[in-house]
Amino acid sequence: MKMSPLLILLFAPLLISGGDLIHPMDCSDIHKEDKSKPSGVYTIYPVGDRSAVQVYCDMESVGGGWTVFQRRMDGSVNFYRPWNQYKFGFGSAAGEYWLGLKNIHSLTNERKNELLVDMEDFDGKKVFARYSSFSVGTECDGYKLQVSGFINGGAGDSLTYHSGQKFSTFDKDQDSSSYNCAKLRVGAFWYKSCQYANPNGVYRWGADSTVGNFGVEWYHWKGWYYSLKAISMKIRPVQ
Ligand SMILES: [Ca+2]
Repeated sequence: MKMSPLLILLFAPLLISGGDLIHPMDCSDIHKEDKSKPSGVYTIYPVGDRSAVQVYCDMESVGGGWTVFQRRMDGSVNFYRPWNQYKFGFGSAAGEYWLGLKNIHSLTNERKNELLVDMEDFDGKKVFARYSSFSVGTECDGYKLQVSGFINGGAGDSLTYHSGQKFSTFDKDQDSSSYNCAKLRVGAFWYKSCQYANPNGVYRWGADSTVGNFGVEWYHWKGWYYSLKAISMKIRPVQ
């Protein structure tokens, strides 16, 4: 059956708005559509209509609409993983995970983004670090980090040091050190020589003065001998 031109005209606006709803690029799209939606797991399409991936959306912090790309909370997922897994992502959106450099690049390449890093220690104290500009480059360029515009929420700035660095895993050393930082710090990150932040380090239970520098650390808050209870890194397009 052929549709009359009038019917097509009537349906056109529906099809367009429906398409936007079906394929949100990130959590901010979902939040914009319905501001009453709670924080939780949602499906987004960071690299086009066939790139469905589950993420945790933070719909509460400073206005909501944040797409979480990194989350530690209970040590249930091993983060000492090779390049390909950091490229494509691993873990579970309901718990601990890494969204994947490919996705993070796509999200921050399409739109100008800001970054929020939420942290918690084992006494329940919460702090944050916020950055007004955050992007990750192409794979050819080593998924290079660009971060600036620090806003202090009690955590101090342990990330600006890493701006301009390529991403490194134990099997792909792109850091500025003669050592392999990913191996040395048992994680994967935009290591320099080597780090002030190690969010993808080994999950440990708080302070240990005898051994440090490879836990889930944020130096300017807790130093090198305290592994955080929780940390999450999330982005949102700048209006
Ligand atoms: Ca090196």
